[in-house]
Amino acid sequence: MSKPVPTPRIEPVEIMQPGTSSCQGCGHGVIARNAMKTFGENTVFISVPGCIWITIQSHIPLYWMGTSFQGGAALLSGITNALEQKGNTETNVVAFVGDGGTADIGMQGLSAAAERNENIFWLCADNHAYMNTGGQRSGSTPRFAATTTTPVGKASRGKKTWSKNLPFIFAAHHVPYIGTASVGNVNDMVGKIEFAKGIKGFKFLQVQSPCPTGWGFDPSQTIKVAKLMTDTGLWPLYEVVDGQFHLNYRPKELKPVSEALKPQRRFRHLTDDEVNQFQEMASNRWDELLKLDGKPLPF
Ligand SMILES: Cc1ncc(C[n+]2csc(CCOP(=O)(O)OP(=O)(O)O)c2C)c(N)n1
Repeated sequence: MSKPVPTPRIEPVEIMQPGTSSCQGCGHGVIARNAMKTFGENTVFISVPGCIWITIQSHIPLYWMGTSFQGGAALLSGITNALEQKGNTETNVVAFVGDGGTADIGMQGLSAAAERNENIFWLCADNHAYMNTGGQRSGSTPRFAATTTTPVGKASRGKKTWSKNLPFIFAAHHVPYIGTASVGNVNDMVGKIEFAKGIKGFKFLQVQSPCPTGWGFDPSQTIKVAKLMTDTGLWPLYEVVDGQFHLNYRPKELKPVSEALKPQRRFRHLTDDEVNQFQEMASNRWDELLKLDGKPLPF
């Protein structure tokens, strides 16, 4: 059944230092600060190029390493196996990576690490495009979104295809923990990390982080936009624990998707018919998730 995530009491030890080089209104600082506090000091972090690297680089005093996109999951696998060889099964081995580094450029090694069920935690800070290099589309960019490589003009209505369903891609790897979260619901995110960090094996958490620069909204509105994405069903919050699906946030009635799309400049060209297509996609997916709630995935 629908299972809200209890908020754990996290130790108030700040791991991120004050100051960040992110854009104004970027949600990545909220994700990194709260996630790091929840993982705690006994953690090794890695990143690959992207905005989350910029967010945390030189702002954490702990073990942190940066590597190439393709090498992220391999580095993480190496670290966890080396620690295990030394008898250390307590240290969290965690990646903070963007959606491009997860869905596209890092996917091959990550899929292999998931199949091996490596004892690692992959947190994908998802801002729906390659934002660090100027907002090019990624596998996580939604259909119709205007990006610098899917511009809107006479011959183009923005991105042509819907985004990759990353949680279900990893669910199809039969890993022990998968979750979605949002910067608009930090308690839910923190609860999921606290629950999942103790699970042995591959953990995947995709945290949506609306990007004022790339999505085109006022930097003061990040959390509001994030909440609209979950309240309209455009970003459902759920978990798959040992193959069992749980919807964690189930509003009585979803708001129309237009409420979330309207404040975003990347969607300002949408016709009524295109908004309806968006609504149909979100409503159909929501209905399917309601049917799955509390049940094992059928694969
Ligand atoms: C193999 C490779 N291709 C491209 C780049 C250039 N590059 C650096 S950061 C970045 C964008 C990363 O996007 P994403 O993972 O979505 O993270 P974001 O910056 O959006 O947070 C790209 C394409 C690179 N460093 N290495």
